[in-house]
Amino acid sequence: MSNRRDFIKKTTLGTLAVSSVFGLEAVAQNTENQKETLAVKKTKKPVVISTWNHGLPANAETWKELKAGKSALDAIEAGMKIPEADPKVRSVGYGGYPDREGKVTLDACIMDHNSNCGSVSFLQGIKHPLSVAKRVLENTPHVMLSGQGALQFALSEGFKEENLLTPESEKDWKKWLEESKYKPVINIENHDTISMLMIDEDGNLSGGCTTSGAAWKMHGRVGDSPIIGAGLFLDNEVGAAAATGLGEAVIRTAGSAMVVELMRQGKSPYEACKEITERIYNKHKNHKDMEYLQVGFIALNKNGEHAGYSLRSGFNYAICDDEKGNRMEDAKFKMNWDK
Ligand code: SD4
Repeated sequence: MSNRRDFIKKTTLGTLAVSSVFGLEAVAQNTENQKETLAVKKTKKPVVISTWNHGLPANAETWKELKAGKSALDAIEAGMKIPEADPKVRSVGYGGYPDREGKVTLDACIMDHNSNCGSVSFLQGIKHPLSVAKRVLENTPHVMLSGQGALQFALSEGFKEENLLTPESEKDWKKWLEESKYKPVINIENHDTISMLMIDEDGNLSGGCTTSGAAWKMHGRVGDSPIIGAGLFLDNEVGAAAATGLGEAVIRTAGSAMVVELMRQGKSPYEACKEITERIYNKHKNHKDMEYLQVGFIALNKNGEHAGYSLRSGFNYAICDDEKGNRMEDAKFKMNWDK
């Protein structure tokens, strides 16, 4: 409640008024050109959405922790630990595919409703990069730590260094080495980066993202996932968005930040995800990356409405709410893979 009160206090007269009667919220908002729109929407909360099939067990754990009274960020951390620790998930944490040199390097970030964020990039040897990102948020004056510095910080926080390259991933890497053709392998096996977005009981937004990035990337490459505004962004007044797919394309277009900005302008989560995906397509249709380009977004607005949309087929996301429980939904997409 105090957050809602702060929120009302901070807004200038006539810009926003929020009242809540039996779960109905009336929101009057001035846009920049002073046009007032009045929307009366029923807010659905809590809601948790996560990318890909591994979003399902992650959502389940997050939901359990949320219902047990844990904070939003603690619940997100608990959920994300599931795919991070699962050696069968070859695109996140332990068991993730390595880079060209056989090193597993991890990117992650987390953000709360007050726009506090923490992020780690190019982190090696730590199974739970999202937890380290959370400590960056909680225990440092910074937003982002990278590489050796991120590892040093993790160790100082009591994290244990371990080998994250499983025999299975090593075998696949050795096979790749036979030809060493560099082509990022993205979103083909249907279990990639996990990005999670949440609206909690208080109506506050938060999110997290964790990945081992594109398989066989150059050593030192950092994708969109740890970059606030690219792989993840939220504005507690508007909504939250997160990306999956070829990080280079998402960074070039500030993907998640743009999805949130479009929601601020009145677009639905679906319209916002679609428009930014179209923009990415238009900017890349003559680009060398187009051959293997896949990007997908999930978005969640303040009313608990959500959507996913991807450039190419195959993207899905997990949704958990009180109404229908935890389930998968296929995202709509622009084109099939053969185009
Ligand atoms: C990256 N965006 O490192 C990540 C990979 C990913 O679904 O999301 N794959 O570029």
